[in-house]
Amino acid sequence: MNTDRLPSAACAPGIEAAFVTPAELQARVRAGQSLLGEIHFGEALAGAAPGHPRARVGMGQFNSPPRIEAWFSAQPVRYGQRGAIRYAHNEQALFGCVALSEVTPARFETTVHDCYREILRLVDAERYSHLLRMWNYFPAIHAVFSDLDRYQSFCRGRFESLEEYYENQFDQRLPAASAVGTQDGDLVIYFIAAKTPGEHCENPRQMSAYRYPPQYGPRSPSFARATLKRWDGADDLYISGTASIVGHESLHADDARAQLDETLQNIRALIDRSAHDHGIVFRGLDSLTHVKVYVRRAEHFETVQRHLDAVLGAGVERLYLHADICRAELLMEIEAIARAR
Ligand code: 3EB
Repeated sequence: MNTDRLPSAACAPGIEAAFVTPAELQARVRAGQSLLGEIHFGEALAGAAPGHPRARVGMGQFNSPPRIEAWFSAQPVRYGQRGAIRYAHNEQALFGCVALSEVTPARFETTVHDCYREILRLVDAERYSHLLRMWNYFPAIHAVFSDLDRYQSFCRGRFESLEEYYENQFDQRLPAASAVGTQDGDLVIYFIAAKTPGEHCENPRQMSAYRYPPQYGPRSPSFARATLKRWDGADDLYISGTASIVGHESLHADDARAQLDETLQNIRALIDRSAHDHGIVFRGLDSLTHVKVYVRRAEHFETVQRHLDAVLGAGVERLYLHADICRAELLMEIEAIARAR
């Protein structure tokens, strides 16, 4: 493990991600970092449920050895639970996670709605009322039930909850997000919230997702393209899942390499716009610290990895996942974190 990159307690951002093996996770905890939560991809969870948030997302990963997405705090952490939601918090941030099994098709949208309502109530009650970043994972994303596919049902459930809560502040308060299809397992939602607000960022190459026209579903996807958070110690840009979409249309159906280039163009444009609008010095793709790459078809993994290795610095942490992207023609999606200090 590269210990140079462990933050010093004197200048500690609110919360930090790392894609680690179980041994690296333990080493960080021994080095004095507090674990906020851990998300496993593909592999079954071992041992009894721990006191901190932990979930398994049912998608395979291409990394070898497999990695855990772990969230750490340099400050002490307290743990809590509200209904099915487990959470951990420090002075600045709260990390929460919920996994729900056996969501029947007829109940899926209501489950999402209820789940979001509980998350919004929790973060308000704990006074971390600013949601910065949400991850949403569920199986059978393309399955159709009463005229909507599961992604569209998910979007409607999420929208109704967020609109109820945010009312006329809806556009400004939406967090960055990813919503991705798994091969199996639970509906898993995890999130980062903060005591003080983040800043909402949109992409000049893309229509805001919350304004997508109705052809994509009765309720548009409720997320910001990115959230900028000025932690004490660092400015982090949480970049939502980004795909080969320009305006609101998917481009380059059936061409994985072209989709990757378009996606990288979108990420560059988003970083540049956020830097410009918020007066922060991001250095394009060189400011990325973490990328999570969702690849629909295993046969595309090597091409995607080879090209990303050529454009990303060696220090960028990468997690490659085998997943269904919400629109059938999309072959990949990339989410990321960029940092300026
Ligand atoms: C897109 O740009 C691609 O519904 O939360 C990316 C990130 C996508 C988040 C979400 C969907 C979501 O519309 C899909």
